[in-house]
Amino acid sequence: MELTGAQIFLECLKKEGVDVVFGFPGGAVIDIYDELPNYPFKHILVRHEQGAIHAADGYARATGDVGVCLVTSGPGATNTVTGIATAYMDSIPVVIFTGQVPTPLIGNDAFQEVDIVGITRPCTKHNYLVKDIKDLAFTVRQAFYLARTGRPGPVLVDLPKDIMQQKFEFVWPEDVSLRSYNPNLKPHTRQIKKVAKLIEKAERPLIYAGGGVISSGAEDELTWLAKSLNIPVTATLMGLGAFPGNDPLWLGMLGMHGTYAANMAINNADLVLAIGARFDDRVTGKVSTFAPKATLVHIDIDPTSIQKNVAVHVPLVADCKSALSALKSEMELKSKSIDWEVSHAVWVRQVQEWSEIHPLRYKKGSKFIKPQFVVEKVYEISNGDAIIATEVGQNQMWAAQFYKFKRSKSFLSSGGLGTMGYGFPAAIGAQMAFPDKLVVNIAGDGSIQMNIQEMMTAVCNNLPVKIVILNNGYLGMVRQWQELFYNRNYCETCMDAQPDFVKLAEAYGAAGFRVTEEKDVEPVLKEAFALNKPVIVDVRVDPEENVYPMVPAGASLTDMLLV
Ligand SMILES: Cc1ncc(C[n+]2csc(CCOP(=O)(O)OP(=O)(O)O)c2C)c(N)n1
Repeated sequence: MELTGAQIFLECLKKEGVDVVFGFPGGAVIDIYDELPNYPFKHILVRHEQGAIHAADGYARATGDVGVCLVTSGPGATNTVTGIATAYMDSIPVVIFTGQVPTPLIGNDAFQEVDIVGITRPCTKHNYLVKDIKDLAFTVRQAFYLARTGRPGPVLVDLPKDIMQQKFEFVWPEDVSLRSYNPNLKPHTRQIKKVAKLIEKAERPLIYAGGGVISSGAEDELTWLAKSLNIPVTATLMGLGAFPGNDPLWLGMLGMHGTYAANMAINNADLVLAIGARFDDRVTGKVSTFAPKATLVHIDIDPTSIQKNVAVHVPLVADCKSALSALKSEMELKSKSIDWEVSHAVWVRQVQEWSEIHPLRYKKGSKFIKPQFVVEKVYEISNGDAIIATEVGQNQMWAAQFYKFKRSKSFLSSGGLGTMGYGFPAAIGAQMAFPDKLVVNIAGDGSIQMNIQEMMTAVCNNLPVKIVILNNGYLGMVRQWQELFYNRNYCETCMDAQPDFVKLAEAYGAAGFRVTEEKDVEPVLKEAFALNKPVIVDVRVDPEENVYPMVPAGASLTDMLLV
């Protein structure tokens, strides 16, 4: 039977098992919206297209499935670009469908025309303009396949209006393969044996886990390796949750705002197993002094990320899960003759001592509420079981430091791009996927104002997301840099002119609370978390609190400023 392009497109989404689309209509996609009520998936009408792409991204991070967003041409499409770049930097599988002007008008500066394929080329894994209805089903199929396989990432499909109106036979392409695209999933046996030997010989081994552990689902294998072989673990921001944050072998995050123990460990390790991590500059600090005593092993599915930032000794191109399970089999054999408890005992004692000398801490007893205290309370009250989305800045770092993530996919944060305004719509996406879970957006007073309009989306879809604003009246992270490195010249970072966040919440039909005293933090959070509706908790925190430890940009990891 012949279907219209719009129907074919929606049939494809059905075949892909999509259950929610985050979107915003417009002239170029009106044919799709006209058909939408006939299809089984839910459409979430956001209030700004940036909200749609971040929500799709949050849904993808929380579930591990592909997130989907649908917007119109021109401004609808360009409004998604920040979110596309956010997903690209963090390797998140999302598929973005953009309307486009009719094919005969493309290139004519038609009303609401932009070359979104050109604009997003550097920040998508791949993108398509569908020029012929014959290619439509296959293109959608490929887009999902590319987004979720190999190193995941955003894929954009541009859909001209006339193609959505034409008719064609719908045939679902069962198989998909792309000749030039063959991600290397299986590790090379010789390399695995080499790594196993290095582990056997190492006296001071360290695991440095990144987001690739989570996206490949290798948490169990990683945990097995660490615990069975008695190897301490640190992680990037993206790797938080890959290893239980309450385990004695857990050192905390490393890098610019990493723990003393993690940074000292990487500085002294003789073997570093970097797994699904990309040696970001926020992690390495000064590259020439990074892990100076270690043999570096790098396991990553993307060959182009190996040797990109740091020269590694043993590259291993593979899916992290298959690499770690192959390594597990090798190590199981060796474990028959080696007592790892004993062989790494001195090293583990040493790193634990570093954790004891300089734990994550903050100065207590001031008249102000400390933001770290608020995050600790969020952790306690939620039992460590919440999904935490953050904005960007100090709020993000305090969440990463003081919430002990026990489970992967429970920390949603813009790591690579550092996108303010990410957290709240991402939390909406996660809450959509897990309606019964506690989802908390830890926010700054600056960031929350970047996508606060999505409160209407949360309210009208009964999504009980909790926003906890660590309100310091500043663009805090920038102010911290100004304080430490720019002679306290707080130029344009004071944000004390703010809306009344309680009234703002109420204006949208949500609930709002303000907390100005430490003793009220716990009861108010408890009350807020118990409410079955969206809530803003505006906590007035110490305006000049800083995030420590801190490695100044470009310094060595051992040059930490401590509390
Ligand atoms: C879209 C965007 N614009 C600018 C920045 C630069 N930036 C990084 S952190 C920060 C301050 C964030 O302030 P706030 O949201 O109040 O959080 P705080 O650091 O106070 O917790 C800024 C402006 C950014 N990361 N993203």
